[in-house]
Amino acid sequence: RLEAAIFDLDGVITDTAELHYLAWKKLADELGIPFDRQVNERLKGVGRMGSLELILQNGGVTVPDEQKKEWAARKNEYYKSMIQTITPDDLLPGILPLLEELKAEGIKMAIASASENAPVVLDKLGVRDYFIAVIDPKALPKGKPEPDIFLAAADQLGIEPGNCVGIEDSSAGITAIKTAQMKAVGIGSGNGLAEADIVLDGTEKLNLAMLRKLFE
Ligand code: B16
Ligand code: MG
Repeated sequence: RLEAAIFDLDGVITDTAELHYLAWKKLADELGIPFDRQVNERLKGVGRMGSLELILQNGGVTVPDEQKKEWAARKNEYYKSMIQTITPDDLLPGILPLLEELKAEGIKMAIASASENAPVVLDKLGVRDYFIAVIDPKALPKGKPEPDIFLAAADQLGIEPGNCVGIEDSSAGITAIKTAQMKAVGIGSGNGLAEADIVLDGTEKLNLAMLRKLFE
C-alpha cells in the first residue's frame, strides 16, 4: 500500500543539473580543464567530490586531495550564488499538483538527494513544507547506488520500505530504490532506468493514481 513518496531533487523536482553544469564549467574554464555537457550528463546523481573526480579523470588531471577539496569548495560557492535565482517557476511540470494531491491523501513525503544544497533549493522553490524529512547526504557514508539514503528517508517517515515509492532520474538512484525494496519510478530517457517499475518520459505524467497502481 502506498504510504510514502521519496523524491530525488535534481531531475525530478527541478532541473538544477543546468546550474551544476554552469558552476563546474566556470571552475573548469578557470583551471583550463576540458568539460562539456556530455561529461555533465555523467554527474547526475553523483555527489560533489565524486563529480570532481569524474571531471579530473576525464581531463587527465591528477592533484592532491587538498587541492580537490579547495576546487570542490570553489565550485560550491559558484553554485550557491546561482541557486539564489531559483523561483517556484522552476518546479518541473506536474510536481506542484502532485505534491498537493499526495498531501491531501496523507501520503508522507521526503527528499533523498545527493545535494547538500537541497534545503536551500526547496526553500527557493517554495515547497520545503511538503517534506517531513530532507535527508542530509553528508550524514551517510554510502551514496547512491547504495540504498542508505532511501532507507534513512523511510525510517524518518516511520514507514516500511515496502510501502514507499521512490522517484528518480538517475540509474544509480533507481538501483538504490530497488535495493531498498521500494517501488521505483524512473523519469526521463537516461540510460539504466530499466530496473524501475515504471519509466515516464516526463514529470507531468506523475499522479497519485499511477503511483497507487504500482502497489496493486
Ligand atoms: P551538491 P540529486 C545531485 O542531486 C546532482 O544530480 C549532482 O549533479 C550533484 O553533484 C549532487 O547532487 C551534489 O550536489 O554539490 O549541491 O552537494 O539528483 O541527488 O538530487
Ligand atoms: Mg537526480
